[in-house]
Parts: sequence; C-alpha cells; structure tokens
Amino acid sequence: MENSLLLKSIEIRRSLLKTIYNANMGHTGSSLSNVDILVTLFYQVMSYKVKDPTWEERDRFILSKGHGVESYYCILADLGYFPEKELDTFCQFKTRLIGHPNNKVPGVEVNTGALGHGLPIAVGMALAAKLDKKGYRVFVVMGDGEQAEGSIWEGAMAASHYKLDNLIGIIDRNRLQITGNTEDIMSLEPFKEKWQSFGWKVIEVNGHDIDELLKVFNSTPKKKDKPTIIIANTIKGKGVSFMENKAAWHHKVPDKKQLEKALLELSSQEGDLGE
Ligand SMILES: Cc1ncc(C[n+]2csc(CCOP(=O)(O)OP(=O)(O)O)c2C)c(N)n1
Repeated sequence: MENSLLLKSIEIRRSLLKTIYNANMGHTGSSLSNVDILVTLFYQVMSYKVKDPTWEERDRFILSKGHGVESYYCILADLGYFPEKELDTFCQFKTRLIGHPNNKVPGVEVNTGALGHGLPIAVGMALAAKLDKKGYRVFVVMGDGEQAEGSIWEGAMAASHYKLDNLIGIIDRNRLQITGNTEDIMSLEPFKEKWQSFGWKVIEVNGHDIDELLKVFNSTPKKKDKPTIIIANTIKGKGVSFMENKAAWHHKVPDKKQLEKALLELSSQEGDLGE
C-alpha cells in the first residue's frame, strides 16, 4: 500500500475543505471525489517541472470537470507552483484562483468549467505530440455526468481515428451529478461497451485505490494505437462520512461545525494509517 500517497490524499482533502470553508464557495463533493486520482497522477505518475511549468516534454493534465478544482489548486500549491497562502484568496475578488481551472495559474494548461471541452482539447494535444514526435502523455479527468455532452463523443471518435495511444482519459464515475443519479438524469450504461465501440481500450478500477490506480497509470498505453479510458469508480464526497454519496454536497459549503467534524474524521483516518 502506498502509505505516503494515502497520507497525501488526506492532507489534500483537509486543505480543500478549509479552502472551500474560507471562501464560503466551492464544489465540496466533486473535489473530494477526484482527490485520489489527482494525487496518484501528480505525486507518482506524471513528468513535469514545477520551476518550468511550460517545459516542452511535460505530461499534460486537464481537469475537464473543472468545477472540482479545489483539490487541483491545493495540489499545485503543495507542489510549489504558487504559495500555499494564496489558497486563502480562492474565489475572492481579483484572485487568479477562480472557481474553475484558470490558465493564469502555473500548472494549469487550459481553462475548463464548461463541461465537455477537456477531452477534445486533450485530443489536439495528443495529436500534436504525435506530429512533433514527442513522448509526453496527455491525461484528462472527466465527470460521469459530463458524459452527457456531445463533444465528448466527437473527441472520443477523433482520438481513435488518430490512434492516440498517448491519450489517457479518466472518468470520475461517482454516479452522481448536480441534482441526482446519472442513471436517472441521462443514463450511461452499458458504459464500458460504449467506449469500446468508439475504439478505446477500457479499464475499470476503484478510483480510491491508489495501488490499483498506480498500476494502471504506469502501464498505459496498454494497447498500441488505441487511446485508453479508465473508468474510475468513486464516491462523491469521499473521505467525509456525512458528505459521501449525497448529491446535495455537489456545491454545498460546510459550516464551522461540519468542517470541524470533517477534519476530525480525516485525522482519525490518518491515525489509522499509523501516523
Ligand atoms: C456545458 C455545461 N453544462 C452544464 C454545466 C453545469 N454543471 C456543472 S457541474 C455539473 C454536473 C457534473 O456532474 P459530473 O460530471 O458527474 O461531475 P461530479 O459529479 O464529479 O461533480 C453540471 C451539469 C456546466 N458546467 N457546463
């Protein structure tokens, strides 16, 4: 078990909860959902240089479900892309840490937030890598509710047409979107088969199991000439018992008592890991 990454996930969860509480704004459940995926990518899988954010050989990362940005900003701050103190300006007047990824922030490649755009942009980046004979990979994290956007499927079609085996899509499959269950609002199943029929190599994982995520990320591309999609089964609100699997926490902000309770739970998870 990757203990240091599990501890890092707890640290990022704590940091994002404080950031949201401080701003009195944010997407709590959405961000808690993607923490383990982002932590695995940023602390163990991707190549990049913090001091040289536009280094040409860097792996590209796009958070297409841009509303879950808090974990992303907290990770970038922790890595040193910008001072941690700046997290206190999240969603404040004139901040660059606005409520969706903003490419004025070092480490953020593209602005996202209007759902459905991340994958088509990632396709362009992966195609550019092929044309330029570069070895970098492109990772794009999407929401499952986001799959209702038609542009996702245009991107999916183009990626397999251009045989983009340097493109890895990750779907944060928490089965909830804003107001309820994805299967009630716009059903996705049979989901795996849909991606397969678009010519992708499909892998399903537990999106909170860091060992499993590591294994999969480190062994892609699994198939030459095919893009890979990782369906990561997750829990919206993961890590805070009273937020888990509740659509209401999509963009609800914890009050002081709730924040304290959440932080206590995270501390006890940390204790269980022997720290
Ligand atoms: C084009 C577009 N339509 C609608 C929205 C409003 N919106 C914001 S979040 C969201 C639900 C996203 O659900 P999902 O992709 O499952 O994300 P998660 O559950 O991980 O938060 C919607 C519909 C948007 N941001 N962009």
